[in-house]
Amino acid sequence: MRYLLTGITGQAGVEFAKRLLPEHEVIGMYRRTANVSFGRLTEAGLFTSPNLRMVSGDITDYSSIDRIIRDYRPDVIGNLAAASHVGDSFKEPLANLQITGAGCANVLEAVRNNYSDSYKPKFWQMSSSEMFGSNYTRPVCYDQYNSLEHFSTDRVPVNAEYSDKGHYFDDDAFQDENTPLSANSPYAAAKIYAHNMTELYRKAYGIYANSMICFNFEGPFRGETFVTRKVTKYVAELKHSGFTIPKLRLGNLDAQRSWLAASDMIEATLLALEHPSDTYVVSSPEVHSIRELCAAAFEQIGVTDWMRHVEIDPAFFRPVEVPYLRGDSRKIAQLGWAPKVTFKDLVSEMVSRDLSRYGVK
Ligand code: F7E
Repeated sequence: MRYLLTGITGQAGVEFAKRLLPEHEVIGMYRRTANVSFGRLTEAGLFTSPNLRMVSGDITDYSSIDRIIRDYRPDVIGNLAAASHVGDSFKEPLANLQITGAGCANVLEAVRNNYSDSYKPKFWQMSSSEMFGSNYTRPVCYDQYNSLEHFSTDRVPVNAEYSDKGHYFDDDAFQDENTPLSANSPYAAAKIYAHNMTELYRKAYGIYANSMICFNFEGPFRGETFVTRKVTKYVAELKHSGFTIPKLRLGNLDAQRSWLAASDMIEATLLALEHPSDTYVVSSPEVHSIRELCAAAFEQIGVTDWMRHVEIDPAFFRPVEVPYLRGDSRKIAQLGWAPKVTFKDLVSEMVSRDLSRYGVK
């Protein structure tokens, strides 16, 4: 099989390449710039793989995608390209729209224009749990589990449901394929457009186009400005320095996420490709706050009073927050998918890799 992956240099790109390259050919699309970095692919030992072919192209340029599809006729096309930092999207909303939103439409349009009786590639869009914004779903009352209702934290004063478990919400609040979308960032607005276009091309043109609504997926190749990696890298650096570096500056510690291992997200995506085209939520069943993330990461270097090393910096707060994300992946689970990596093991793997990057045993 030949896969075309846009966004090959990002975290998702390298993780998919790692999984696919031993058996398949991967055409990796990257944007040619003065300082393009293949650091992740090199660190993962993939850059020299005979099955990897790097081709330059720009997700905002329809003609380059059309050319690559014509030249290489991939069997499967994964759109991983995005300007994925939610906080940064507030600073460059229109660039985000072009890359994250229109970029997907460019790929879909190139797929449509090349589609024929003899060429029917499968497409998938990396959609995002950010698309839910403040929305969630929960059973209306406990003895009526068939009766679900949609809620938004916009209508609930923050902390109104802050339970003694340290969570904003009751444990039965979730997002699934039927939870209404509502953008809380320019990035989310662009992702909603891309998701809608994916479903539209499936409906209107019969194109095989999956939308994988992935919750935060993490691993050792996560970018250093995302909160998981920011914390695990700091923890390694702290140990390496002999506990002498300045405090770690973080924003909202109360946000909650269903952090998932990138490897589990990949298995869900590949499994979905074996079934009729559809939309799926892909999430860990666990939900944890940034506080719990810090506790788990610092614990690995023997620090329990981690707050001593952390300083709250308002610069990392967002104009609007997505307070609670916990996906219900029952739909993809019915196809046989189940996440294998726990939150604890995920954090542990990320800290271990960062410790080894700093040469700490
Ligand atoms: O933030 C809070 C922050 O930037 C997680 C992207 O892959 O997943 C990711 O989006 C939470 C937020 O990821 C800091 O306010 C506190 O509530 O790691 P993050 P994200 O925004 O959830 C989704 C599914 C995507 O699609 C995105 O592309 O952590 N937080 N303090 C912080 N976040 C950051 N980055 N830095 C802090 O210092």
